[in-house]
Amino acid sequence: SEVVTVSTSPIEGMRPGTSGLRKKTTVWEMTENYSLIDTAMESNGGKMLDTVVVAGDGRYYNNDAIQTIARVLAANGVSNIWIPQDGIMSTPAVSAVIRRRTADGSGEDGQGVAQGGIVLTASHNPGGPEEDFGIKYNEGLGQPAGEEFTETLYEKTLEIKSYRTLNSDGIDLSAPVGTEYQLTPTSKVTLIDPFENYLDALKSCFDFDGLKQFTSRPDFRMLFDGMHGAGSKFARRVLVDELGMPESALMRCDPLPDFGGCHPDPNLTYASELVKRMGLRADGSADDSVDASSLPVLGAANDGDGDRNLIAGAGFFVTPSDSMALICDNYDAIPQFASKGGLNGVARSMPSSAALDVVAEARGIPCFVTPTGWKFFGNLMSSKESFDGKDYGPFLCGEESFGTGSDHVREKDGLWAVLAWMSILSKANEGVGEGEPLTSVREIVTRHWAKYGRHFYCRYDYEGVESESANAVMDFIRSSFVGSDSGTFEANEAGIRLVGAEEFSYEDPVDGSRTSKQGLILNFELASGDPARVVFRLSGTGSSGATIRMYLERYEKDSSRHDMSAPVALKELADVALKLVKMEETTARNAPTVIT
Ligand code: VG1
Ligand code: CO
Repeated sequence: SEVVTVSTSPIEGMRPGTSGLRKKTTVWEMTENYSLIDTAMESNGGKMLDTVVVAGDGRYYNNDAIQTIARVLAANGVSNIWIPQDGIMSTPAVSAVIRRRTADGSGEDGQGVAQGGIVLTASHNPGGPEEDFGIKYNEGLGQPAGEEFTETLYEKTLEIKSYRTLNSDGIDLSAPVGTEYQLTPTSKVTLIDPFENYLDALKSCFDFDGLKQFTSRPDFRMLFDGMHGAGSKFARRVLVDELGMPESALMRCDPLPDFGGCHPDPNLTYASELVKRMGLRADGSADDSVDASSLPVLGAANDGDGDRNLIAGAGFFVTPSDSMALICDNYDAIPQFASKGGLNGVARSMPSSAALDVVAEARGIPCFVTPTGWKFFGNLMSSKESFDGKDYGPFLCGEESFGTGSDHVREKDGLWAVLAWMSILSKANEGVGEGEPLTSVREIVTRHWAKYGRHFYCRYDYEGVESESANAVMDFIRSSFVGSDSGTFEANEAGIRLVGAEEFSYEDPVDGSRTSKQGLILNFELASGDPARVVFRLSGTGSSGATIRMYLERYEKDSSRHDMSAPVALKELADVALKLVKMEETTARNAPTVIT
């Protein structure tokens, strides 16, 4: 095959958002955008990358895109292109390959030789010819590309005039692992085992033998919803092949190009069947008509690219913010942390609840609050300096948007969260004999609340709002409330009073870079004197229109009032905030699209 130069022209609107670049599939099919490899080379000190991983979440257009990218990488002189057999890998698994894979296969964390990874995914967005496709880029430590990288990339898309590719036939991705395709005299594709490095990463975190023993108890049952995403096949490998669970523990665990028509976002709305089978209602409360003893002990779901997680117990939903706080408080149940004497640091995104902060403070662990998006955690995890010279690991981080993870990779990791919860359950049930009732997820979480107080939390999403009205809402909040004196506002009838507002900006403690306009925060005081907060942000992952996210949170110390469903406990606060910001007047929406 020969290298050819094809002329092209700049493309508008290709600025990556919170996590990669997402567009309607038809946009990708019609346009050619090859600025990525130039940007990667620039960020690699002007040297072409030697080894790059390319994989996708299996959505429609996955294999076509892999073929195109392989040709472009080879034509630009990348020597080794690693593609998983069948082309499908979850986002955390790609991160594990970058961090661990050596030229001859497996390796320890930190030994990986790939300098970059391209993940073809629009993550939790639906897939198919009429839906979304996207690209995420990960750098040499396995972390999502930072803002400097994505801005450079964006500028290049506005200047591009030509790109290099090969005029060659496609390659067969279903060939055996280890198959090599010599695309040019100096560039070859190798089909790699998708599981090996990721499995090594998980095994470095958890006690697989112990978990196998616990989950084989006759009174343990679990249900995992793969939502037909990339995480599915990893879940089968781990839960069934490694831990010996029955096939019946899995649902929707075969990757499909359109995710079986579902919206592969593991929340109470889109994982509705799992939610029902866990004895829950769509608002996260228990369906009292179901006998809890007949339900699985643990329920979980992952998103399209396997980096998100939903965790539930029998008739009990764990909010992602609580999940993080509980993993932090129970770190001794997780060998990865316990073996190193605990956590050196934790971090959460700003809109996530402060449940984590409370535990971190009680346990003397430094806690960072970052803007939304995993790229901000990467720096913290990779720096010894940010923790007074201590090694960066062990580190725990997460987001309210069903993302949880640690320093075993540099992405959020859906399956890691599932195994973390399994470990917590296993530890809580040490010494509980067969025939005795198992300590449940519900008991573990309610005990936690009794000790630390509960942060009621939920999120309203207004999807598909016109960009102009969405911006108007944000501008109005900024100009009306931010910086105002707390004495200006009066309490409403229920005694809820706005006490201040601010716009979140962040200075990275490691490299000093600043990021501004990361969310508008309205701080309230309730009649009880307890604090409450409402945050507004515009989504950076949509492919058309705008999504307004409203994050609601209130703290309740009194355990006699913990037994309420979150949307109910937050309804009054939501109404107050919506009225203040004139949501309905500005957007003509009288209800959110989704409440999670
Ligand atoms: C959303 C979430 C954010 C998450 C991002 C990527 O971003 O809010 O917390 O990191 O998706 O998740 P936004 O800008 O739409 O609010 V994934 O699983 O789509 O990579
Ligand atoms: Co995702």
